[in-house]
Amino acid sequence: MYDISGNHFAGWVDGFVVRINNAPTPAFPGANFTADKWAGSFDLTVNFTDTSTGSPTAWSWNFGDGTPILTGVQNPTHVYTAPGSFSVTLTVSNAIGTNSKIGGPVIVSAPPAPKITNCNSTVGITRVLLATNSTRTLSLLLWNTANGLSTYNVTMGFNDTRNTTFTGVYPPNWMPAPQFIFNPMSFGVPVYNVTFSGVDFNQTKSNFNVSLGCFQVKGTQEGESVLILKNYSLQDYGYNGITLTPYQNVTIVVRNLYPIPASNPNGNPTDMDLDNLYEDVNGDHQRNYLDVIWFFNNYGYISSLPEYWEFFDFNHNGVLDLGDTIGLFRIIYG
Ligand SMILES: [Ca+2]
Ligand SMILES: [Ca+2]
Ligand SMILES: [Ca+2]
Repeated sequence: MYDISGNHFAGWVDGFVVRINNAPTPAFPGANFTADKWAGSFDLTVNFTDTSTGSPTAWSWNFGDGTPILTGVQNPTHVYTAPGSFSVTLTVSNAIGTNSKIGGPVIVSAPPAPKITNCNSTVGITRVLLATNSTRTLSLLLWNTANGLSTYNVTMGFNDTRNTTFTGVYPPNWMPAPQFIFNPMSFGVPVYNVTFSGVDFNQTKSNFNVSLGCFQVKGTQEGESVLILKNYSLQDYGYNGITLTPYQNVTIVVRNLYPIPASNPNGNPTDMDLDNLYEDVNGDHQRNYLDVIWFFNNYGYISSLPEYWEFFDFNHNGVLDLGDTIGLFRIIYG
């Protein structure tokens, strides 16, 4: 028996331990990964990073959205093009074995479609019934800004300049006034376009139902006008543009309305809940049984003014009729 220097030594050697320190020990792979984001609106680009252990030599990605399994790419980028909740599966392998990890889900929402609502409401509307010379304050609302909203500039306008005008613009209630500017600054003369801009310095609005601003519209004479989104530019926090489509046009219907009866000193009936029905028939800015009685007692007068039907169609049958008395009762006391 000889040692490595060739010197003979006496005795028996029962075994060896061979330790090779500068090559990796083959190990069973442990699949794992991260993503740069787990939620957003489509088209959503997600960058995945492999963090697996065991030095895998092969990667297989199932992004969960029905697209083909991607193999051979360690750190892929995937674009989700439809809404949904998608589990992501990474399968890795090396000479020792194969392992999978299910991660996520990636939650993909629809783009931030805009809605027109009553100011400080989140219910989308497509039609506004206005009495001549009365006003309604509306809002342009994004229902989802999952990627954040940083800056924006929006122009709203009317397609017809005869029946409607803008009479004011107001910042959304989440935004400090200095971060909101609008044009024009005064509204004494008919205004058919308004432009307003805002910036969210504090990144507070990366969520749902974000108002971009409120604007007051006034009916100036009988007719209809369409409220149009004329121009816009919006950015999220990644400096990506936000698309405001599909935008639902809103029709502003202007009809004459006068006190009921004409001698009523309270003035016009009012629509206190802004649903285009004028439940406050006696004009005292309260909705109660007196309005039901008032409607019933003045039904002859009201029905002599056929253009009034839409203000008082409380039973939703498309005509003014005595059934609207019960309809009004049910609305107030429903
Ligand atoms: Ca109403
Ligand atoms: Ca009333
Ligand atoms: Ca009716």
